[in-house]
Amino acid sequence: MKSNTTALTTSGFNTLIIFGLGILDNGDIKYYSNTPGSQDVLVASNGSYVGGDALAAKVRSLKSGAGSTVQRVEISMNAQHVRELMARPGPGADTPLYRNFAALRAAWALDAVNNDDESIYDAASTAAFAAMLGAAGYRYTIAPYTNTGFWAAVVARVNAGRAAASDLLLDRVYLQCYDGGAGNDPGGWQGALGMKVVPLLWVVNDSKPSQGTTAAQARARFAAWNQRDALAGGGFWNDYDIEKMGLSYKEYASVLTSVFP
Ligand SMILES: *[C@@H]1O[C@H](CO)[C@@H](O)[C@H](O)[C@H]1NC(C)=O
Ligand SMILES: *[C@@H]1O[C@H](CO)[C@@H](O)[C@H](O)[C@H]1NC(C)=O
Ligand SMILES: CC(=O)N[C@H]1CO[C@H](CO)[C@@H](O)[C@@H]1O
Repeated sequence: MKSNTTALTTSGFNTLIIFGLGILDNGDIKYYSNTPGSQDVLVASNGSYVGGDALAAKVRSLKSGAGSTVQRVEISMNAQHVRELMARPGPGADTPLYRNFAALRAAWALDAVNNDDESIYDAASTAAFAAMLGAAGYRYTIAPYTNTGFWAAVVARVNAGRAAASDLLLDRVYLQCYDGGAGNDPGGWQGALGMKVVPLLWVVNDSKPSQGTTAAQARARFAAWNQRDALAGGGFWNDYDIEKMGLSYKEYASVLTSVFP
């Protein structure tokens, strides 16, 4: 939210994923700061949106701003407290957790919740939570970097009984292909999950320079993968580094719009 949202939304990207949010033990939802100079913000509590009008207007503008090419906005979450809250009080529509997610969706005009679980990996509660979010009007997506078996179980449970592509609750897989997921093969994951994936590459970065890819390098990797295995698209982690490193949103976006027209 410290980014240049004009540049971010007018460069050609069709989806943005906000990183990252988390659930507290009472079902409240917090938006965590990941960048110097910003602070954690409580965004939903006791069934109401409490994140403030300015933040809501900013998030809504990602899709509605002048010249925006963005059609879908997701929030990315870890899995803290999901298992406990699905056990008690459960996923019902009258629970604080459900009402908080419904309020946040309405305030921010959100389309999907992205699961970036990198530690808990409990398939039953994950599926219950996904179904709850579906009932609240969200789509559900995942961002695996490892643990193929767990994610295959999640896809099978969440999409059980939903055959048509347009009917899928878990409708996108963003596969981390950098850092801990650097060795991932999108085609292999597509076979294991039984659905197309969207590989993500890390832009040029001074935190782990060896994991950074220039736009030209990304184009070559996406094109080779797509030629071999026909992917669902591609994406980048993350916009903070694009701005910090003085990179071009347009260059990175044009890789996606040309490899995946
Ligand atoms: C934000 O991006 C827009 C579009 O690329 C550019 O015109 C503007 O100067 C940028 N603003 C800042 C503060 O860098
Ligand atoms: C939570 O919301 C309910 C119903 O809207 C209200 O009765 C209750 O006082 C609220 N609790 C707190 C701690 O704000
Ligand atoms: C996503 C991420 O880890 N970005 C890092 C890029 O490098 C800067 C500077 O070291 C870090 O502050 C960011 O967190």
